[in-house]
Amino acid sequence: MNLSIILPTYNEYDAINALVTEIYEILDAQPLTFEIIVVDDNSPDGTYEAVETKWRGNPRVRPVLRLNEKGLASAILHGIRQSEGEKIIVMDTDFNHPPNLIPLLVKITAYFDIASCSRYVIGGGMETSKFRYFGSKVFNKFVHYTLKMQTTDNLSGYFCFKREILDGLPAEKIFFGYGDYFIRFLYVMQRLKHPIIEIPVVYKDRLGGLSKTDLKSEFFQYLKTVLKIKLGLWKLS
Ligand SMILES: Nc1nc2c(ncn2[C@@H]2O[C@H](COP(=O)(O)OP(=O)(O)OP(=O)(O)O)[C@@H](O)[C@H]2O)c(=O)[nH]1
Ligand SMILES: [Mg+2]
Repeated sequence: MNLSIILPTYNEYDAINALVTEIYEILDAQPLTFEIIVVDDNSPDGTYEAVETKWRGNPRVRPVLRLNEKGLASAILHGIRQSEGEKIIVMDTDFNHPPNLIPLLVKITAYFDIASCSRYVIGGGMETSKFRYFGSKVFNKFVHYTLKMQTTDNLSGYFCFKREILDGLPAEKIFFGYGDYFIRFLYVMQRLKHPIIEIPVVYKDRLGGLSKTDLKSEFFQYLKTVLKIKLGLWKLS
């Protein structure tokens, strides 16, 4: 299997089947084998059932239901562990992350271990919120100076990587919490000197549903993550 797309969902009934359909059509036109894995944390709005019903009998779309665990990062890891692709793409499921970048992400990871989408390289941006765009930009500068990260966007969570880069790593020490997992992921990969390229992304408006992000608590969680790494209170091994 060439590629696995991991789609973590919580209450994304409005968007998920439209997104899976769009991704499916994009990938079907590519010369590769793929699977789309939706990891749903038992959303009360029926996200899992919607995917299961629409794609039943199609082995390339695999809805996965988690009943006993909840959380973005652990859902992503759960999807990765269920997946078989040599390359893996992780993205949001509300259309914030435009699927038309997928072919480029796949192609460019022939040359780099990781292709990470960034709002802060030329051509990147956010159609959604100026406040969040600048707030996140300032925070990313802080991450850059504090942890000497070369990546400009450490919170996007839209990325493609070669499965083998996780081999032998205790992935559960990276993939926990919310968007902060992505800071840990990029930090580890930069320390391990994996070649990374950033691809410009423009976030689009979410399609329906409600945001799961609580800006204030996420800010403190992300700040804590950066400080813990800096002070050596978080280590991979
Ligand atoms: N499986 C799973 N997915 C989650 C969970 N929390 C959030 N997600 C998914 O993570 C992605 C990001 O969540 P969003 O609510 O869109 O966060 P955001 O993009 O910061 O906020 P918006 O600007 O409102 O889109 C979406 O695809 C969510 O469905 C969770 O607890 N479990
Ligand atoms: Mg979103």
